Amino acid sequence: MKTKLYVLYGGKSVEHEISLKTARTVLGAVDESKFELHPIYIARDGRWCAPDTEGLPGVEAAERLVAEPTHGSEAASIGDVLLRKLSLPGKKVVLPLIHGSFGEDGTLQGLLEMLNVPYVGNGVLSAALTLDKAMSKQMLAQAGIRQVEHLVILRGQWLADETRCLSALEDGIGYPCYVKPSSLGSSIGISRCDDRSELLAGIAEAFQYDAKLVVERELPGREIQVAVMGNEEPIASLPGEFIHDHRFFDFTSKYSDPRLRMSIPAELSEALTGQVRSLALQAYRALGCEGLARVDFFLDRDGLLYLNEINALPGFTSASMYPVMWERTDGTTYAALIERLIEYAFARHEARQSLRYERHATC
Ligand code: G1L
Repeated sequence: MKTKLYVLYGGKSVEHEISLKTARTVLGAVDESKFELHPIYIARDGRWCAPDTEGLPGVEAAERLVAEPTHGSEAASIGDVLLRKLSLPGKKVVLPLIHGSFGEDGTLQGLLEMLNVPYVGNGVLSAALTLDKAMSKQMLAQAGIRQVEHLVILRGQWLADETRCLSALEDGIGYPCYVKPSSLGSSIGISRCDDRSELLAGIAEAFQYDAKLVVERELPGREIQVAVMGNEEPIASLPGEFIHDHRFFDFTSKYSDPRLRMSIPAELSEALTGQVRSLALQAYRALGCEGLARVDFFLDRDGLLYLNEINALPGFTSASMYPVMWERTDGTTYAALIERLIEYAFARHEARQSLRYERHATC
């Protein structure tokens, strides 16, 4: 019997469109002799739809869903859709292709844990930690991993004493710097600031997206990324380089034609290649990642590596860094990569099933 693969996509986040595009690529790539595809679309208003695409091949189903997401079905509550879909008999796994503060932040993972279904990617804790830049920087610092200088500002602190916050930022970080909402993916709400007036504008902008901000010193250098996958014994790909053609990527340029800006494997010495791969694994473990993550570094002019961020839901079309890094590392194709990630989902689920939750009775 085929494994039922539930592909969750759409979502309330600003990355709705990217999720649609990713779902279309995934649905078109999966081997339908092994998997029975069940797309589940999350509309912008948060309602869920499980359109009936039975009999349609994956790509066609995906095209239909993108053109007409509800595909005649009634939008329903999460509970309705999950109960109806996940109570089907047989082996099943969920592939959540959702970004932002509902899906990537551990809440969806928590729901899936409670339903006791295997799902691809990070668990509750690592999903939540990797979405929160302030929190993950703290964990990485504790693991002794070198990072760019940064400070965290909370809205409450800012409102209470702007002048003090500003001088802490100017003395501690200086210019140029980046202001980022602590908890958003992609480049939304991020500003590069060269002086005080830009910093004030950047802070005001970023507080629209989050009540917690991270301000980082700009580090001129190369951007090196490593793909990691696995659970208890994760493996790291060859490093890739994300080549900058602008000083700073905005949301649109970051997602337009990624192939133009990748160099895989990155041109690095053997020593640096080894170092960046082992740092990537160290960071992956420090955040308790499972399934997959892309670990991003800066390499400065002195040849020092700084961890930039861990992305638990990396870009995932067939032209994105993550899949291409694996392809160049060990020949894993896009479809085979999805199958490997599904295997990790089953392995983790099985390992959880054998955990004990109480002592054996002694009397
Ligand atoms: F399921 C995986 F493999 F864990 C997975 C899930 C989600 C990999 C990559 C992504 N990425 C995304 O969902 C996104 C970057 C397209 C956000 Cl919409």
